[in-house]
Amino acid sequence: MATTASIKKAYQLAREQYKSIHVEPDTALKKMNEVTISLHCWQSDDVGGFETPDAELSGGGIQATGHYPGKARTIAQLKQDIEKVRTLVPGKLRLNLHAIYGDFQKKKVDRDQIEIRHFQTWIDWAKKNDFGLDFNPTCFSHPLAEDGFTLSSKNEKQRKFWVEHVRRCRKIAAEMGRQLNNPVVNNIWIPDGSKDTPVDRNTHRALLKKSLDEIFADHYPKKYLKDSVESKLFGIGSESMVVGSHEFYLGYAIQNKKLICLDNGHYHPTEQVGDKISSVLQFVDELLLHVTRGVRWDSDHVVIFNDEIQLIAQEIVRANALKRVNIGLDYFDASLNRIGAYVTGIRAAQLAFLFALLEPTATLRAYEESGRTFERLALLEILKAKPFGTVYDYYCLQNNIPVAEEYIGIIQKYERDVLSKR
Ligand code: RNT
Ligand code: ZN
Repeated sequence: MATTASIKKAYQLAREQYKSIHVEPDTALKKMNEVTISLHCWQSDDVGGFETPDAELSGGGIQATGHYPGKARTIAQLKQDIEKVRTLVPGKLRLNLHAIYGDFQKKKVDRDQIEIRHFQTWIDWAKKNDFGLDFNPTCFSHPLAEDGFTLSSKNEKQRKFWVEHVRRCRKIAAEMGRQLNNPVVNNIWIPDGSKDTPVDRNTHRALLKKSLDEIFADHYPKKYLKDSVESKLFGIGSESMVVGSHEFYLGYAIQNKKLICLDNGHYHPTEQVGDKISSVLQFVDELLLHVTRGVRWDSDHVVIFNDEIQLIAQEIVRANALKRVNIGLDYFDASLNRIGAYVTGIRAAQLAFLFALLEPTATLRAYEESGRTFERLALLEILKAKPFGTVYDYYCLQNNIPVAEEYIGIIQKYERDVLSKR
C-alpha cells in the first residue's frame, strides 16, 4: 500500500511532468470542486424500490440481470450503503431517488397518491449527510404500465393516472429543493413504445406532448426544481418504436425551456453523446447527463474510464460548461458487489473529468487553428500517458479517502461484515 509520503512525492513528480506541457494539476484539482456526481439510488437494489417488501423491476423496457447477494432491502440498508460509498469517493455527491423509494411505512400507497410526507425522512437524511437530492417519477413496474404505455397511453384513465403521478413527483421534488435550498432535478423517463412495428406512432407522440403540457402547467420556482426529459432509442419490449425519442424530447425541451437528459446508453452505438453536448448547449440552458456504459444492446453496465466518457467530460470542460451540466450516473448491474459498482463507477466518472481538466486546451486549440493537426494528435496521445492517476490518488488523499486499490479490501470487508448477512 502506498504511504502518504509516497503519494505526496509522486504528486510532486507528476506536477513537474505536467508543467512541461503547461498544465497545473493544483488548478485542475480545485476545479474538481465543481464536479458533483448525482448517485442513482437504484444500483443498490436492482431498481426494486420499497413499495412492497420484495418489489422487483418489471415491465419497463429495462432489466437488471444477476443475483449477487447483499442488495439493499430496506431504506435503512440503502442509507447504510450510500453512507459507505460516501467514505470511499472524494468530491461532492447528490442522491438521485426514484418515486418507488419513498418511506411508505409498509402501507400500500399507489403512485397517484404519493406525497411529500413519504419522502420527508429522505430530506432529513440528505440535510444531515450533506447530500443534494434529485428525483424521478417511476412509470414502470406497475400494472398500469404493463401494456407498454403510460403518459402516451390511448387509454385515458391510464394516461391520467400517470399524469397525476408525475405532477405529484414535481411537487415533491420542488418541496425537497425548497427544504434543502438546493434545486432538485426531476427527470422524466417513460418506457412507452412497442415491440413490433406500429402503424400509429403519431397519436402516441401527440398524447405524450399533451400529457407533458398538462404536467408542466404547474409552476414551481427554478431555484427549487429543474425539469428534465430523457429520450431513448429502444428498450426491451419496445424494440420497434419508442414514443419519447431523441427528436421528440429535444424539440420539447427547446420549445418549453426544459433540461434535456442525455443518457449515453440511449443512442446508436456509433453515436457519441460527447459530440452532442456542444450542439444541445446552443439551445438549452442546462443538461442532465445519465452516465452509463452501453454494451451491445444493453445500456446499463457499470461506468468505466472509456473513450466515451472521456469525450463527454472533455467536451464539457472544453466548452467551459461544468455549471450547465448536471452529472448523474445511471446503471444497475446485479451481478457484482453493488457497493463496488457504485464506487468504481463514480471514480471512473471523476477520473474522466480530472483527465479533461489536465489538458492544455489552449495549446491544442492553437495547433488546431493553425492547421497543425500532427501536433494536435501527438499532444492528445502524450496526454494519455501522463500520470493523471497519480493526481487522482492525491485528490483522494486530500479528501481523506482511501487511495487506489485500498478501496477493494474495504469493500470486501463490508461484504463480509454487512452485505453477506442480509
Ligand atoms: C431507462 C432510463 C432511465 C432509468 C431510470 C431507472 O432506460 O435510462 O433513466 O434507467 O429511470
Ligand atoms: Zn437513464
